[in-house]
Amino acid sequence: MFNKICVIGMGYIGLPTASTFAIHGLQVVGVDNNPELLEALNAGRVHIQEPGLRALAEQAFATGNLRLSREPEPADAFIIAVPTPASPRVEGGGDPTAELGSVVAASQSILPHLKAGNLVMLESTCPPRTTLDLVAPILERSGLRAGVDFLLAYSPERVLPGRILQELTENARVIGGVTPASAEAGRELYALFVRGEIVLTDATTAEMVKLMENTSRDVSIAIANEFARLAEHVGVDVWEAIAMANRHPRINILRPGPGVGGHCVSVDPWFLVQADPEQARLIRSARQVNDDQPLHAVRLVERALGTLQGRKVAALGLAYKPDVDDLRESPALEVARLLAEHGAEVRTYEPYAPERTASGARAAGSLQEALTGAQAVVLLVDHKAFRELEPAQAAAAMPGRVAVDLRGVWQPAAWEAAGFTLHTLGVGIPRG
Ligand code: SAJ
Repeated sequence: MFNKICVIGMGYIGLPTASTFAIHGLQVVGVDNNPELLEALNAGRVHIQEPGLRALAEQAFATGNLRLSREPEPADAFIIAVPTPASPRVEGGGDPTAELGSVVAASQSILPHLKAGNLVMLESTCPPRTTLDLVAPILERSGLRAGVDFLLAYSPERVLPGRILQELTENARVIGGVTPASAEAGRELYALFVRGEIVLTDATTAEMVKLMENTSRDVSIAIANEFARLAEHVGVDVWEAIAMANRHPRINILRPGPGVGGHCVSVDPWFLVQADPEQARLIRSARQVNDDQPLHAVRLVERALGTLQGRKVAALGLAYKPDVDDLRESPALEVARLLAEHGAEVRTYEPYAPERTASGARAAGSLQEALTGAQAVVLLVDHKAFRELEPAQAAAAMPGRVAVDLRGVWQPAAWEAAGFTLHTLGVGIPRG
């Protein structure tokens, strides 16, 4: 029976999870070690752009069930939802590995409050065996045994940024316990609001499930990116070819693009590589294909312009995917940075964060400002406003007539009618 829980980490997962439990009647303490973040939330400012999240958090505070604190306190259950990034890549260094410092700190912060019968749930994405080999030993310093005196389980978050609130309640949820009773306790807790199926397993399987999902997506995008490069080489339109291949009942090829970003799909595969570097050959190779894609995109722009030296380029979008405000690990940022590094004068415009730009580039405050004076316009992120960009608007603002579409969404006929030469990633020139 759960009356009071502590959710540690008030980020993309912790805040919606804490708010949802609060509106379902639990007493929730939202814990974060960042005082500015807590101050902002207490003042009603939600730092994450996510449809419906502000209203949900407001509703949760209004019930009086949700309050914030820098430290956990005694509770029936503790949920850990802290970031687990990959280590930054260093020239000549090895593969990235998981940085688990926040999971360690969160586990340690629970230690003084842990009591017999409590449930501890880890939600952060972690390498296999983290629950058993890292979290359990820390919590057992309390003198209580995991799975015997207190319950311990791993349950991955699987929500899609942009649809977090729906997916939090509707998606199936996997809960892996260090013992079956731990998984059962997890089911009892999440059944308060999860309408999707709740599937129980062991902790390490649940950790693997999460990593396999995002790795599978990364590998699928890598093959799409490789098809795009092959299509450019052999003189085929990859978008048409993919549409035709996808009419096969068992084929679903994803979309090529300038690379893979975000804090999940471009990161999590490394946690599997880390688990067994010898075996994870395809996974590492796919990561490399996707990480090379920004440079490939830059070469495309260079070919379209003849040279990048001194060329004025309007770079549209910096987010890691369309219609979100999140710039973490964004390939668009990398493309813009590389364009500048190769000598172009780059003006970026990101509608969700107009003040942000890439290293070496300048930020434009509006789409019009980015286009004005440009010799080429490059679509990096297919935000709605850019998908709907009228070529005539670009033509009126730009002296140049080169357009480069890295997302496969602009219509060649419309751009050509406005006098542009449109170069699309994955579209080769047909050979006679
Ligand atoms: N991308 C492509 N081509 C595609 C699809 C995506 O290039 O056809 C790119 C996007 O532009 C983006 C990156 O891949 O840069 C990742 O975007 P995404 O929409 O695939 O995934 P995320 O990172 O927003 O969310 C993923 C989801 N995982 C899966 O779909 C398997 C989500 O369910 C997870 O909860 C989330 O990771 C997470 O937090 O782990």
